[in-house]
Amino acid sequence: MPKKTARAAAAVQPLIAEIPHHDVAIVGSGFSGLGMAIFLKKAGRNDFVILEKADDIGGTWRDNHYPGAACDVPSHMYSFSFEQNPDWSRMYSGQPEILSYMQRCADKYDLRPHVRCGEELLEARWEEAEQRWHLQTGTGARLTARVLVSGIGGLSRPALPNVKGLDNFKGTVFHSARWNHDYDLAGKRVAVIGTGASSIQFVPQIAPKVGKLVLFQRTAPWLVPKPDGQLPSLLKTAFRKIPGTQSLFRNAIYWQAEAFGIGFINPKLMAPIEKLSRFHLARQIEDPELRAKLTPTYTIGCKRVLFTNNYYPALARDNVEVVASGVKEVRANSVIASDGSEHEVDAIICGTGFDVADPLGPLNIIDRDGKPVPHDGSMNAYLGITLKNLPNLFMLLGPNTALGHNSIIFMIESQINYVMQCLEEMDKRKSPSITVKPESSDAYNVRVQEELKKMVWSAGGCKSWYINDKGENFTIWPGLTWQYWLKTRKVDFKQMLFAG
Ligand code: N01
Repeated sequence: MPKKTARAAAAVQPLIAEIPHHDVAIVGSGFSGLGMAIFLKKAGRNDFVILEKADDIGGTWRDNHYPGAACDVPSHMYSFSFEQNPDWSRMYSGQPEILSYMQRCADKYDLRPHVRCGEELLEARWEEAEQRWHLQTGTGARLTARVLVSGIGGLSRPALPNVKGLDNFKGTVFHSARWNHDYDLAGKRVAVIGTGASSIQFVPQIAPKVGKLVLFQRTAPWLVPKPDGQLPSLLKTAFRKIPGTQSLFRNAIYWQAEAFGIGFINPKLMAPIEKLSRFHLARQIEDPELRAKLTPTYTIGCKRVLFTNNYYPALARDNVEVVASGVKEVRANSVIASDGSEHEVDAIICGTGFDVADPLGPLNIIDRDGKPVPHDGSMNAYLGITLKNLPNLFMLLGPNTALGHNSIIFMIESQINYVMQCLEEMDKRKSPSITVKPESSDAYNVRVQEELKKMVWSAGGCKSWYINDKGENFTIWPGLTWQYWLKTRKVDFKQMLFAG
C-alpha cells in the first residue's frame, strides 16, 4: 500500500472499529451466492457474510413458485459440478426439487450461519484510503468488507407491464414471480399477459381450472418439444453405484446443449430446429387460424427458444382465447388489447418477465473516485466479472454472461474459479486490492459488442430483453460456454492492476 494510503487507513481505523468487518461480503443467496460461499469455505476462507434481501435462501428458485415452475435445462447439468445429485426425479426438475437441492447444499457446507436475511444491500462505496468496501443495507445496517461479490442475478426484480390503468383494476393482479396462491382461480375469468418462459409453464397448469383464460400474446415464441420424463430408478442406481456414470450423463447433456448453441452463432444452422418447431406446432394445433396466430415471425433463437409439451394443447382448449396482440389499457373490470378488443376478467396474471435493463436495481455502487455507477442499462465488465475503477468487486452473472442454450451454473462456476484465483493472487502479492485495467476492459467490451452484432439476437428481427434501447446487448455471452471457460480458466493478471 502506498505510504499516503497507509497513513490515511491508520487514521480512520478507530472510526470504523465498531462497524462489523468481513473479508468477503456476498450479495444474494441464489446459485451464485451459495456457490461462491462454498468455494470460500472449501478454501478455508471462513470470514464471509451473505446479505440476502428475502427471508430465506434460494434466489430465483425461492421466488418463482408459480404452478408448473420448472427448469428448462436438464437437472443433471443444472446443478453444481461438485455436488451432483444422483436422485433427480425427472430429466427437468420442478422448482420444489431444485430449491430443496439448494437448501441441502447450504446445509452440507454449513452456510446458514453466514446468511443475514432481510438485509438488502442498498449502497456499496469503495473507500480508496481504507482499501475496503463500505456497505449499507435497507435496514440501515452498516458493515465493511475487503471484497464484494455480487450474486444478484438479472432476474430478481419482476417487471409489471407499463400499461395505462393497471392500478385501477378492481380485480386481482399478480406477477408470475410473486404468485398469489391464496387467490382461488377456479372458475374465474383470467387474463394472462406475456408468452415467455414462465407463462408457457403456468398457462397449461391453470387453463383446466379457470372458467376462461384470455392470453395476450404480443410476440409468438418458438417452441420445441421438451424431452422430459421421470428418470428410471435403474439409472439412479447406476449413478450411485457405478463411478463415472453420472459424469458421463452430465457430459452428454452438456455437449448436446453446446451443439444447439452453435445455431445462435450461425442462425443458418438453426434450420432443423425451426423445422422441428413448425412440426411441433402443426402436430399440436389443428385449427389453422390459431396456428397462424402462434407462428413466430422472427428468426428462431432471437428470443429464448422454449421447451414445452403441454402449452399448445392448453391453448387449443375451448375455455382459452389467444389474443395475438399486446395490451393497450386496463379498465376497472376489463383489459383492452392493442387490437381494440375488450375482455372482461376477474384477475390479471403478468408473465411479463423481469427488470433486466438495470441489473443493479436499487443498489448504488460508488467507485474509487466517488462516482456512482450509472443505472443506464449499459453496464459492462471485463469477462462479465470485474469492472474498471471498482477494486475488489466481482460480479457473478454480470454483463454479457447470460445464456440461451446451456446451464447458467456452468458460467457461475467458471466465474467463481476466476474470483478465487484473484483472491489467491492478492494474498501472494500481499496486495489489498485488484482492479481490471480500464484499457483492457474497454478493448474486451468493444470486441464483445462487435461479435454480438453479427449474431441472431441482433440480426434475428425480434425485440427482446437482451437488447437495450440503443440496440446494444449487455446481456448475452457471444459464444459457447467452453469458450468462456477457456477465457476464465486462468486469470491473465497482466490485465489487472494491484494496489500496494
Ligand atoms: O419473461 P420474458 P419470463 N404487453 O421476458 C410479454 C428465465 N426463465 O418470465 O415477447 C404485452 O421471457 C413479452 O412479450 P414480447 C429465462 O431466462 C427460466 O417468461 O416482449 N406483453 C413476453 O412474451 C427467461 O428468458 C426458466 O413481445 C408484454 C413476456 O411478457 C427469463 O426467465 C423458466 C408486455 C415476458 O417474457 C424471463 O422469462 C422461466 C406488455 N406490456 C423463466 N411486457 C427456466 O426454466 C412484456 N410482455 C430456467
